[in-house]
Amino acid sequence: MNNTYQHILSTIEKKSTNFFVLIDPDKTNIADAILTCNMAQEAGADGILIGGSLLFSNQFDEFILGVKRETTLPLIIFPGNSRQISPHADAILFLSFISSRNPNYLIGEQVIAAPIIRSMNLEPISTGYMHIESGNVTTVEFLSGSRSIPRNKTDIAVAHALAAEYMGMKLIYLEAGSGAHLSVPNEMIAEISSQVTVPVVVGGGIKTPGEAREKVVAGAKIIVIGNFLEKHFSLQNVREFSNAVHGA
Ligand code: 1GP
Repeated sequence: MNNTYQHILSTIEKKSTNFFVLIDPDKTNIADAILTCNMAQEAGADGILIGGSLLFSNQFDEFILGVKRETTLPLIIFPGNSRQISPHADAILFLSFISSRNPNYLIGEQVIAAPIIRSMNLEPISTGYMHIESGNVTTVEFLSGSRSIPRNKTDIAVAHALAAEYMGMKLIYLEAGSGAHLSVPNEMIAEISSQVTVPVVVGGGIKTPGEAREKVVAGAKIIVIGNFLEKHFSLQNVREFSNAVHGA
């Protein structure tokens, strides 16, 4: 459909924030993923991210197709690498791991992926992805061999975010890592949000609706919840997160 980014922007205009539920294909089967999408939609979520740092499964395309058939929520790939591409999604976060100094995650995987994305007519959403220290070594940090931005170095995080915006990226993703002990500090979100004009995405280690709300108050425009809902999935829990994110 090639307008998912516009859809995200218009949701920000209408509801002020987007609430995305993250599904990891390595941890969920298609039937459960469909159930998650349907409940997420009923609870007021604005979109589904699908992807993982590793991806052991070689059925990524079938997974996306199976889920897409059964949901009308925007379905956006959140890839851990260039193997996670499918024409059946609505869009893909075209990530550059800007806080890494590993060239493979800054530009290497992107060069492999770009012609494939083009041939599929899949909408790429250029995203500057930054990993913030979160109290434990997360999978993405370990696999990419990247150092995280220290939690108290807000100035470094702001400089990365500005660089991403000046390079034309359309989203800034502040990541603590899936299952992180500590989520991205509110002060860092507030400072970055006050200095960039593109929407700020915040995810990793958010465990309560109240914590999600704090990120929104600090300036996040998209909140991503994966791990907590994987472990404690219920309509009630998704609704509480959705209400908190949307300020209901
Ligand atoms: C991970 O930001 C996402 O990439 C979500 O993190 O799984 O900890 O919610 P959680």
